[in-house]
Amino acid sequence: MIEEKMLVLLRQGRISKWFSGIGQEAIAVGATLALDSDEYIMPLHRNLGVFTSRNMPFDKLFMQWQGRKEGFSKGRERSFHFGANEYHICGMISHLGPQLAIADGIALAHKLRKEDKVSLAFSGDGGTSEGDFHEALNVAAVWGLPVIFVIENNGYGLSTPSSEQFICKQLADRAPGYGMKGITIDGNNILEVYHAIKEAREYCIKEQKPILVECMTFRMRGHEEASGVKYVPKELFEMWAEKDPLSNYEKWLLKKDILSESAIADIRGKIQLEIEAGLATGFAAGPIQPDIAEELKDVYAPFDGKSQPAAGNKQSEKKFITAISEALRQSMQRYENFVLMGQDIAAYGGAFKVTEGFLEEFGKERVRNTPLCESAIVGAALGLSIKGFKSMMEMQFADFVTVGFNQIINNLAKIHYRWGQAADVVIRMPTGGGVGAGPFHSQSNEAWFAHTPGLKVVYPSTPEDAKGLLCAAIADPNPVMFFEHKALYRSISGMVPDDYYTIEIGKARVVQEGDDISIITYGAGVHWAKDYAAQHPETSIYILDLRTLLPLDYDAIRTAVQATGKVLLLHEDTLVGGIGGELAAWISENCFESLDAPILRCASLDTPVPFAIELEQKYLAKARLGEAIEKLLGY
Ligand SMILES: Cc1ncc(C[n+]2csc(CCOP(=O)(O)OP(=O)(O)O)c2C)c(N)n1
Repeated sequence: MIEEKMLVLLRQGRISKWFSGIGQEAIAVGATLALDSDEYIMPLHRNLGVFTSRNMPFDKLFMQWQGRKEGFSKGRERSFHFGANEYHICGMISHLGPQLAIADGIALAHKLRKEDKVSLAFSGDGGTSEGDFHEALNVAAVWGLPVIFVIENNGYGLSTPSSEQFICKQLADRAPGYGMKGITIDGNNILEVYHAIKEAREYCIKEQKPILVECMTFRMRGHEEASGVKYVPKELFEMWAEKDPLSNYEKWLLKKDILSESAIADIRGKIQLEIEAGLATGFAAGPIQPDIAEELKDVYAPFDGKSQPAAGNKQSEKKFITAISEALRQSMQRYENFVLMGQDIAAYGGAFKVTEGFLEEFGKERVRNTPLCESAIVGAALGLSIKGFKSMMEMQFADFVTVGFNQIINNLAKIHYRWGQAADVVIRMPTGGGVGAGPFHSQSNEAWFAHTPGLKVVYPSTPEDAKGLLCAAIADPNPVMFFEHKALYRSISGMVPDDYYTIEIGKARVVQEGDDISIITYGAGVHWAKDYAAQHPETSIYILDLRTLLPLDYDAIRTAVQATGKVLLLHEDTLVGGIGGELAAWISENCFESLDAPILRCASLDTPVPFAIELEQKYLAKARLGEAIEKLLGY
């Protein structure tokens, strides 16, 4: 009845888009009712039945679709792309497949807490072609996670029929390949769905394993209303109309004398009134009055990130890598709900040995080797966060983040703004070149993330900062991309407090004062600038270490510009689209009066990072630093 109403409103232009679940209702409703109400569901665009079966109030639901502030996403999300923790529903992103790994993380939380609970995620048949499907199922199987993966096989992915999507006979046939149980059921029979999911739930809890449930069904309307159904043979509609889940169930209830015609009329009448009342509230609410301050504020989860000093005064000389390791260890001691995940991080201690000894100290539940599947692990980290865990994922090399990119950019970064869920995740990114490691173990990719609202991007250059900033990143409930320059790991040492402490994210550090020029930089660039300054005592150089690239410390940048009026932006990243371009724009817009020279940038060549050390030396910005400084001094 809601769907019918929405289709009318759509035609009247009063809602903007509608994905219909007509013909598939038994799956969403049956599956939802088979779970406990505090078990999380990851629904998709055709799953109205999940939302109604969790008894979401109609007025708020309608206000969501009308883009009202009083909806579930303050007007920031459309149709079914929202979640609500009070109803234990995690909203989808448009990319479909990423929902599946979030279910892994939620199930992992249940497993770690030894709760008899499951999570349930939906996929369409088309969505099963995504890499995310494979990764999520594999992780769930390997880790023994109580997840119910439900495929709604309705024969089409938009206009693409199953024959062009996959060639296995049934999608459930894939389950044994992952080492999990798989079943195919009639998705149009609500009792079959309900009982199958109930049994699946008991199986997952008892066996501590996932299960794949393929529900055969059919989509009786277009992919979304505007796209029509021209490509679907008419006979299919006739055949599946016979199997309509609602009318058949109604007939069955009548036949069994469980329901009467008058009871049906009563129920319909009551729901009709609820729908009308909900819509009236929605229309009365009126359009949103945008408040830019509120929009910006909601990008991040609230957090008081002020620096917290170490309890004792004891300090000792530590390598950069030791400082990182100590931050992780002390945070593991501090937060019992903090979990580490990454390839080879357990017994092996990680590619760079940052977590050496952690397995013995904290156990394999909290120090988790992962299969080779960055996307699923980022998704699982988000699932853990939904259940109140903190997590750190180690990218073996920052370069490999590309295969986990979608989850970071579209899920972690946007989720708080979209529906108020924090993504309490730190992704450690061993980054940078200079060690002859070639194009895929050397990249500087921090700018990709600095461009994404909702992330924090931290990039320390000293052991003291590395420890304090990593502790702060772990304390922070927001997603933090934490860049660690590999060449600094063992080459740089410094005095570092022994006790736990944090350094506020978003605050730059003045490395040294100076009068002639200002170099604004971060990471390895700080050391290049310092080395140059040490070798050229005749030049007085102000050096600012940004430490955080998102959010930037504009006050410190302004002070650095004003100190000398001549600014060089230095970074190891390539020139075009590097953070230096953004800084140059901001400085010229906001500090023009303080400038005595054009803002110069010194960056690495606009090529991939080459392997041969002779080529790499010329590739790196450092090779052109002296030239750039002389040019700036010449103004
Ligand atoms: C990564 C990605 N690629 C393409 C799309 C566009 N798209 C949206 S839904 C859809 C079809 C999905 O088919 P299926 O998974 O079978 O679900 P159904 O719509 O049939 O319920 C496509 C191609 C998308 N949302 N995300």
